[in-house]
Amino acid sequence: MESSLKIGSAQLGPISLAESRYDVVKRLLALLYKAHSFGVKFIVFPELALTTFFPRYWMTNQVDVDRYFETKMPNEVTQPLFDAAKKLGIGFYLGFAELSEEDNRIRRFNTSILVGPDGKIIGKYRKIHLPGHSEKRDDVPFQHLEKRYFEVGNLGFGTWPVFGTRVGMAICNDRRWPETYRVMALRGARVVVLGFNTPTENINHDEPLHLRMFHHRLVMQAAAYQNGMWIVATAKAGYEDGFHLHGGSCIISPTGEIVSQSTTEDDEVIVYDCNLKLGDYILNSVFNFKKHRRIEHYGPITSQTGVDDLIDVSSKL
Ligand code: CDT
Repeated sequence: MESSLKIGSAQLGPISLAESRYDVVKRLLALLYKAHSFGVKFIVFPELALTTFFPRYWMTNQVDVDRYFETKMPNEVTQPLFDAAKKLGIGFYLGFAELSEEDNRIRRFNTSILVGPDGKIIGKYRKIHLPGHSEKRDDVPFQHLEKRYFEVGNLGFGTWPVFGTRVGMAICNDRRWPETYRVMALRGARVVVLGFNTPTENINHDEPLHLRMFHHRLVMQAAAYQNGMWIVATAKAGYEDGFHLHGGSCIISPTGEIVSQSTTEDDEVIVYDCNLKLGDYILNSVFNFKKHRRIEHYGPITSQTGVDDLIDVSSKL
């Protein structure tokens, strides 16, 4: 089994409302070719990588919303990406808005796919932790309507054997939740890849701007170490029609260290040759799950969501 894998994070600068899918795919192809010239075997594109981050806009006409969705993948516009992947022998992760017909109804998901070096789709993930709100908010400078435009993902946290390792996928807000990584780690993931669109301003809280980037890194660095895994996170960054996304693409080793990070808010490829065995000592020692996990005490994690369900232990003291 190969013990190293050169992974690339292909950050995108802003995509304006006016930019066509065709032009975006040209940018993705340029990044793919650049990654190939660096010897990359697996490239990670952002969340909703084919369009602007449309959940910031309030739309009442479903036809307007559906313009941002793909009904087929690959399709005529994205096929060149799959062809290039096959030609160059590079696999990729790509995020996009997915419209599908399932259970006799139209369903919409915030989706990512894992494509192998043969240009074929190996796996699909549908975002589980959808942030934001579903109704129009008049108290904020922009909307975050993921809960309106998407359903909660129904595929769970899958992992797939590829590139001589096992890969799991997440999308943006999922990265803030420890459950995301632990479930995938228990399913054997040694590399977790994710794309994100994170507005610089937090519309829910008046918090100092520096905390946005700090929390973004904090959650992933902790998760990488606690699960002995590589994490590759790719941003869409910069000003999209006046709305700023904070960027900060990075590659994090199983030790929790950031080993490569973006330096711009534009289209940019960062690369790292990942030692796939580096996490072994962590998973064989402090985080040897089989030896040390105490599942008899973890019940609340899967049986309740909020603390309001909590039994008042203090009354028993
Ligand atoms: N795209 C996405 O999931 N963004 C969220 C913003 C949360 S603020 C409503 C994130 O966690 O970065």
